[in-house]
Amino acid sequence: MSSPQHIPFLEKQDSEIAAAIRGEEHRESEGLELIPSENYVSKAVLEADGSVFTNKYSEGYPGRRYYGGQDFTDIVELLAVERACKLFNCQYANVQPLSGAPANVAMYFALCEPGETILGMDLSHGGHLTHGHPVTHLSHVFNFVRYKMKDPDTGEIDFDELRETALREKPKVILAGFSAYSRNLDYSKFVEIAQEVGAITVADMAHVAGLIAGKAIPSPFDAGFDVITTTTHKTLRGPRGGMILTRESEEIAKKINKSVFPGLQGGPHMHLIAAKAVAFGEALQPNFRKYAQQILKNAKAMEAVFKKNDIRLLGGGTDNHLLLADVYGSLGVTGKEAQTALDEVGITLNMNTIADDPRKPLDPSGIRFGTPAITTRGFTEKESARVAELMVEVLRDHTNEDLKKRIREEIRELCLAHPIPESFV
Ligand code: DSN
Repeated sequence: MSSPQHIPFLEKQDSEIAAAIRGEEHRESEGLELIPSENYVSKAVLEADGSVFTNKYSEGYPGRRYYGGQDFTDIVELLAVERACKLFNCQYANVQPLSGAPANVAMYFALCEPGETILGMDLSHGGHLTHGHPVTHLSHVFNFVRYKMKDPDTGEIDFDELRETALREKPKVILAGFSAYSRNLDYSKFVEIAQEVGAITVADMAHVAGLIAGKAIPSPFDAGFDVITTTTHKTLRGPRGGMILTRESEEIAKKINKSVFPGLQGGPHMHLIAAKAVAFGEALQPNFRKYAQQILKNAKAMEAVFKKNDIRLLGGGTDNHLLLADVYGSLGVTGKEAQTALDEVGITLNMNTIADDPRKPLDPSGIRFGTPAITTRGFTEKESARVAELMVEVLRDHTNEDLKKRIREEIRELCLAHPIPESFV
């Protein structure tokens, strides 16, 4: 197991929280993390995250702050911005968003007036709550219209419908991005349609930022996208946080800066910005490209096992780090039953609705899983395929306690043979 975090003061002062941290370390060490939005950060990222920068207020931007004592905050924020721009090949980066949702809120308010229209992917077809789902506050402020997949079994986006909607609704922003979609997006088609209707193109690459940084999949910027929002955790393997990148328009970048602060947020979380800078430094290393490529290979290895077992995969398979399986349609086990049974054997993933799901979100038809965290552990195609085989065994016989006991043991052995690394450089 990777060495436990050094927390002597916490252990002395607050045994309950210290014990919970030890419990989580043990859970992460002896179980497999297949939630596609999770990963393990390096000890260096963790140290920056847990540093004295948590004490500091720094409203404003480097060189233009509203509080004194900014000698060192400016150093970390400037480094984070410089590294982000290098990593994603763009002119401007705002590294202050606290996470992906506030990054999207700040982006909408930077680019649109209340009541204006945003065209984004439907949640049930892979989009995200912050892309305008009716349960969000945002949906009362802006007019969100949606596009979908043409065919959930190929994952192909219905670009004819998207174009018709764009021509009719005249959106200010066309948004490409997702949290449960397994295919590459054809970014150039979004740009073509946006140019036709005069819309700004924004990609929410929260899930695939690490794959883009590692050049394993295409970047929306290469196709001419104007703006990218993202989280800095997930495949990018940094701390919890968000970021907004602007390819080249100074006018847009200025609007985004104003929208993040003072428009939406107060003091940025400088400990997280320091940790982001460290993570971007890691992602700039040549070995990060190998990591990103291996994430894809491992996902393909899992895809092959599910296909061999005739389990329906939404999108027909995967081009990225995640898979979405219709376990209810294929095996008669609900998403919730699957999640619970797999939890019992030490495999963590999440139940998920599938496109046009006949079931409800709290017990849907699907499960969503992916390979960023197991790839960080050093899994290759061989181990990934084995995990998929074990998952299928559990899914086919999810109430068999003896089977689950045996598989729990095999998962523990796999984990112990592949400890979570402490460093990536
Ligand atoms: N919660 C994240 C995910 O799991 O995809 C997105 O917000």
